[in-house]
Amino acid sequence: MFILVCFMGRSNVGKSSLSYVRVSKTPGHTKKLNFFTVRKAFTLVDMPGYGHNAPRDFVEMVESYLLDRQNLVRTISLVDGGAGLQKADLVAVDMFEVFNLPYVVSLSLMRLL
Ligand SMILES: Nc1nc2c(ncn2[C@@H]2O[C@H](COP(=O)(O)OP(=O)(O)O)[C@@H](O)[C@H]2O)c(=O)[nH]1
Ligand SMILES: [Mg+2]
Repeated sequence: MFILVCFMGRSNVGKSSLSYVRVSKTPGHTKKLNFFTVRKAFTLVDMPGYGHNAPRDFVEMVESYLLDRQNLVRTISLVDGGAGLQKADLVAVDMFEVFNLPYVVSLSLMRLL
């Protein structure tokens, strides 16, 4: 069974760049779930951004994916260190708690450096 690690966060925090392991050519435009398999060892899941410019079907798409995903070992929620924690980040953390997901919140310093 594939080990899954997924990246979440508001749009433009660098989810796609991290999961492609290179800088995305289409920043901030991930509308669907993207999967990247790394050496048959694990799969990175690049999620669409949450918050004000999230896709309309975000909740349906993401919640149905995350629920009962047994092989999801970590959800990494990226927070823009320049903007700080936003309401949408707290909504996401609340969902991780309700779903009992193994998550970490990671501070992105890319807008500060
Ligand atoms: N300076 C800098 N810019 C980055 C870094 N990672 C991503 N970016 C830029 O930030 C923008 C948003 O990145 P993207 O990965 O599309 O964010 P996403 O919307 O969270 O998937 C793009 O223009 C990237 O080139 C980084 O580590 N440093
Ligand atoms: Mg993206």
